[in-house]
Amino acid sequence: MGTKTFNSNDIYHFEELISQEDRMIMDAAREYAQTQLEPRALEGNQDEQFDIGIAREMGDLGLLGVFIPEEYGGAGSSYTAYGVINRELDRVDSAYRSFVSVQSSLVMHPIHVFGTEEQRQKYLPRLATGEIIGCYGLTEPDHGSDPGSMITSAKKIDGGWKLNGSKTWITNSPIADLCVVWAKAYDGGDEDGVIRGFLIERGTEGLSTPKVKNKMSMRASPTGEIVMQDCFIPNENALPDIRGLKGPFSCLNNARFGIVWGVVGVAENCYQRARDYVLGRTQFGYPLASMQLIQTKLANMVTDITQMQLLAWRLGDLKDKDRATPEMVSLAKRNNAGAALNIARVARDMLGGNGITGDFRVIHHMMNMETVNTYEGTYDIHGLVLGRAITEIQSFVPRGNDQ
Ligand code: TGC
Ligand code: FAD
Repeated sequence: MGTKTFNSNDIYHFEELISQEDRMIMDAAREYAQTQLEPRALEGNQDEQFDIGIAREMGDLGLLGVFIPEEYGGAGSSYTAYGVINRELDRVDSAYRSFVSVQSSLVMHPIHVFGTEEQRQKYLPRLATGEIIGCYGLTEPDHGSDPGSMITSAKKIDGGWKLNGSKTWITNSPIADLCVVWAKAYDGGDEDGVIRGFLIERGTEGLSTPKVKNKMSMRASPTGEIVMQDCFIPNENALPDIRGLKGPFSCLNNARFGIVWGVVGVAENCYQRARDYVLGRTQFGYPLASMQLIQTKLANMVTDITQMQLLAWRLGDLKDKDRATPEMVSLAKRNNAGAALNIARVARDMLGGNGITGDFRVIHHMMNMETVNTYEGTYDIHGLVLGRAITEIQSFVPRGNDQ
């Protein structure tokens, strides 16, 4: 007979569903995030500073590219292991989870899956230790939700490709040693205009990566542009094995999966901070926690969090069995990011004026969630992906438009 307990941090005992091996990874990530990351997170956010030392520490701990095989410097672990790491990092600051998402899912993954053996050997072990930092350029100033309309071009020339164009909103670009860039390739043949991936190293002539200034969200995460003016990319730096939008989108499936797990940590942290606060604060002669309106807010939070936890676990289970579809990922990214944003906003409100300061951390999460609900496909775009799957009708363009 099992014991019957009510644990308001994990009401349905979802952590019991996680394998022993993945729970050990979770415990190590939690220990690191709480003891090493947490003390530095508030200042990093206030000062808009990304601590490169943290990237290296995460590399040393094996938190980068955890699902990449060991022969390339990864840990050969499950996708669920990647999920539990993200949950622990996001619990503290999504800016650092973003770093891990990009490095693991958007840089190491495409090199591993679409790259040559030489590219894998050259880059993956150093990306895994954090010795080099990667970034991923898909979004352009005029093409965000619709990356298929990108205009960045790669023209075939002797010995390689000449890249022109600009990407924006690129996590890590200002500090990146290596940019994975998606561009329309023109070689004068049958594949003219087909999207391909290229690896551009820092120092390439014509490459610049200016920072996006005045961000009010994900402040510790360096975000920038990738500007390419006649950048020469040798043949050996083109990803050989992928053509079309399914290349960049398949990387997004992994990163979006990581977000599904990560924001569980955000929601849990906001809820726990709000609960602790209302238990300790008295107004009108009574603890705030005794007020009906406050109690239902807490009840709504744990209800949403329980759904988020179970959704994340089940998606991880399906992904580890290679049964997760892009629509399943869209459903969970949309639900969990949207719910985490809502929980962070409610928690902020429950802390009153104190919720406005960074010291209580909920406004830090709230601002970060505005980004997470937008990047990797906005809340509404994932709704449209689901709508298309349900109805088999494409609705990305206005009705009546015959495009
Ligand atoms: P569509 O016709 O739907 O698809 C074109 C081709 O791609 C394939 N495909 C996928 N393949 C794998 N996984 C997926 N999730 C896929 N989705 C589509 C599809 O099968 C097709 O293949 P083929 O062989 O038939 O050519 O393309 P569309 O242009 O109609 O796309 C519509 C839409 C809205 C789904 C898509 O454009 C979209 O997802 N937009 C959102 C853009 C987005 O998510 N951008 C993210 C940028 S990166 C980022 O934000 C990183 S933040 C990092 C951090 O800091 O953590
Ligand atoms: P738009 O596409 O212009 O959308 C604006 C609004 O219109 C949204 O509400 C959207 O839902 C809505 N909309 C768009 N199309 C439709 C439609 N058909 N029907 C109904 N509504 C619609 N990108 C990268 O490539 N790499 C990165 O590393 C990266 N990091 C990022 C980091 C941060 C901090 C941020 C904020 C963004 C990052 N992005 C990155 C870009 C991100 O993926 C895009 O911002 C996102 O995909 C939305 O594109 P957009 O900003 O151009 O908005």
